[in-house]
Amino acid sequence: MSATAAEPWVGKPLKRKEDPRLIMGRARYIDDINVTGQLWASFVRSPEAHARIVSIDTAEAAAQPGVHAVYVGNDLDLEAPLPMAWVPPGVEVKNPPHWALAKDEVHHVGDPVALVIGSDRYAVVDAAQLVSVEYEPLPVVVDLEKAYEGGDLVHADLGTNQCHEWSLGGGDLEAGFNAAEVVVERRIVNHRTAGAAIEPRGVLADYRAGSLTLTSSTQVPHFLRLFLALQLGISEDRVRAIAPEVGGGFGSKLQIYGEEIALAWASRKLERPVKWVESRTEGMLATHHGRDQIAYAKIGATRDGKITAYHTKILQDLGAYLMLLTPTIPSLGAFVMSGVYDIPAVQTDIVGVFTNKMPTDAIRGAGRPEATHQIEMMIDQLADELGMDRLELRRKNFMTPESFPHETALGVVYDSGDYPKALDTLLEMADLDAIKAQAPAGKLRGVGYSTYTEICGLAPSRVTGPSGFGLQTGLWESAMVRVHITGAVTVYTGTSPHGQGLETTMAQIVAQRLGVDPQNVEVIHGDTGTGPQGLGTYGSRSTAVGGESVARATAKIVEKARQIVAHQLEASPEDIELIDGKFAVKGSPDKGMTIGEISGAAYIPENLPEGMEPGLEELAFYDPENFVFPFGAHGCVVEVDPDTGNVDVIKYAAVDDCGPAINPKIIDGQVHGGIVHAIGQALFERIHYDEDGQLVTGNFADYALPSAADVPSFDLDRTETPSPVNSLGVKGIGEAGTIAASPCITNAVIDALRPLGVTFINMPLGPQRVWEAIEEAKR
Ligand code: MCN
Repeated sequence: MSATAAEPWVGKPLKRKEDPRLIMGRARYIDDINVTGQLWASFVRSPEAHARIVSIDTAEAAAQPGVHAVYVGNDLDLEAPLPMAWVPPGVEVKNPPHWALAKDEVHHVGDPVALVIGSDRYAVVDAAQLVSVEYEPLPVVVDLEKAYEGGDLVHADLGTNQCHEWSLGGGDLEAGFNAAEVVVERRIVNHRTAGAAIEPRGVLADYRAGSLTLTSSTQVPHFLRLFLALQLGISEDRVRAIAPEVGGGFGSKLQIYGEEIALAWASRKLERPVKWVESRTEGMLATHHGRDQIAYAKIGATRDGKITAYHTKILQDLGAYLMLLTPTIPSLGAFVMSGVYDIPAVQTDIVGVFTNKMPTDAIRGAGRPEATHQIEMMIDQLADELGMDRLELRRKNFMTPESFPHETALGVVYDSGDYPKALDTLLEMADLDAIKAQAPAGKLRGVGYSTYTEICGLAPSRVTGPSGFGLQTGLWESAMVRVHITGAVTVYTGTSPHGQGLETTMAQIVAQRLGVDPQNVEVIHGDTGTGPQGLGTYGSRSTAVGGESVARATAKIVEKARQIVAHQLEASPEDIELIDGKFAVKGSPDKGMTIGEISGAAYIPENLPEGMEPGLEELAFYDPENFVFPFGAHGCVVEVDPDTGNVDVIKYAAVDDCGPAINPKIIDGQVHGGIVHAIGQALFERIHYDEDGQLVTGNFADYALPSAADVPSFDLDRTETPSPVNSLGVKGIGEAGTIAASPCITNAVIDALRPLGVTFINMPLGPQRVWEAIEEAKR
């Protein structure tokens, strides 16, 4: 590192501290961790999408050499079905029991029905094939709109496929549409995708002497500890949950999975450690999916382009059960449904519908990509209808910078923003129209834009309230900062990073405040046995909530350090400040003490002011007053081959604003990853079930992920509009690219196809769909 300890570390594009470990094979993922006496597990999964379990014969499997036990659903005497932790406050949901192993009926292909445990990793997989299950097939419900209309039922006991229906709105919608001179309506599909993390899930459960240690590839070790305790009926202090190195999650590991509960139960029963690692196909079948919404959107405006009302009705495909956050997902989008626009009347009606598919839940962006996709497509469609430039329409309806904090028609207060500036910066950076104009012969080029905001920094407890599980957990974050006797610094965070680079950025926050090198600040996370309480990493919360709690714990250290230095130098604490890496009296920097010297003193009581406790270690909990609202402007150029329908993204430019950058290099990396994620959804990725509920895209040969060859190199810039919500001024960036990019690409494809008469198209924009749209327009 080139900077000296006196330089400000916050804002520096440092390389990630964790990367040498991660890229040189020194990291330990779940598959690397084994313990003495460990057994292996394999799950028997339903090949039927919907069926009654008539009988299960486990005898042959149990008789195989090395097999220790075979369990079925009724063997697992758990305290409760799997948790569904949150519902939007006041919303009634129908929550069919979802057990770690299905008991009487299976509701999707991949539903686990039995668990085989034995001494050899491969033998248990073979033995699982010998478990004989007799199924009585039941009608299968796959299509979301048909499921909503009624007919065959996913859960006959419920008497309906509809799980919940609720609305969120503000302003006078009727008056808004009456005042509109132009109204545009569209059916917008946001299809089903997978998290597709590089590292599949895995669990190692080790129950001994009345205590459980469960190591899992999870984003939420503290939630996992809590729910393991509740499910197994043991005290929370007897459970330790560890997230070791986690190779990506993208929301799909923000979950309490049946496999985690079943392994913990089996380990207790057998008094042996038990391990399971998911295969890729199991991952596609039984790691939660995301998106899968159909929106019927309606927008009204005056002829001169002032939007008067916006309404969406959303059908959410829940899949077969509710998992941790399933019914909550659309509400996150609903809060920002009007995007960056000042619309006087808005309403969304949300209907959750069961189908015989794997449940959906949070995948990067969770609700906000859907809402952004809807409003940004509707803006382009409205501009087309009005014959108005789409950027002019956007500018005409932007919330003005002076209006912040801005309360929307829904009553949501956006913290800070300058949307025209982000768009101006984008247009200065990239001349997309010029690139469009250079289309080679026989190809069509189109430009797309997306001006977005999102709601993140999940917290605050004030809004998220108590959970549907009856637990008053709140949604805050905590951190502990310890300055060792030698001056080395350890930070413990309750967040659980799994690729975001927080070991570096949190070290930067602390290093700047204590005058040390970030290399000397170790950040510990992901272990309920060593850290403070915490709530994990998701919802781009780790910096705005977790980072702020780190800053607050560090501020307490600084306060104590100043008192110690003042005592040593016989000065007043108010006169002590950090100058060139030393805490010193203002104007006399040479007499100061480094944090190492201060901590050396702090552990010897006779060095301390009267009555001060020894040590230099502080804890802070932080529950913000509000969410934070990052924003930005994205633009791209796509090239379409009208003969094949193939789409290439040839230029992508993005301006994002997540407040002051802690580490610009890491922010760029997050934006890159986020954009690629959305390019994946827009052009390649699609979880597809056939009409019998069989998963057609069960591995990476069928589920197409974008590769480096499929994406251009990105032009990135930032504006920095501080948030008033936290002292760092920071907002989230981990999901921003994904939230902004899918409408940007879709709008660009429509722009390219418009000369052929195609004015609207839904994702995924694979060659076949694009070609069909072109052919359709010719008729
Ligand atoms: N950051 C910064 N300055 C800011 C804001 C953020 O330097 N003003 C940095 C942070 O300190 C952190 C990174 O940017 O190093 C992302 O921070 P933040 O936006 O707080 O998001 P989280 O750390 O909470 O990460 C969660 C987010 C989500 S919700 C998903 S999904 C996601 C994502 O992050 N999954 C990821 N990024 C991922 N990146 C990887 N590699 N793997 C995943 O699974």
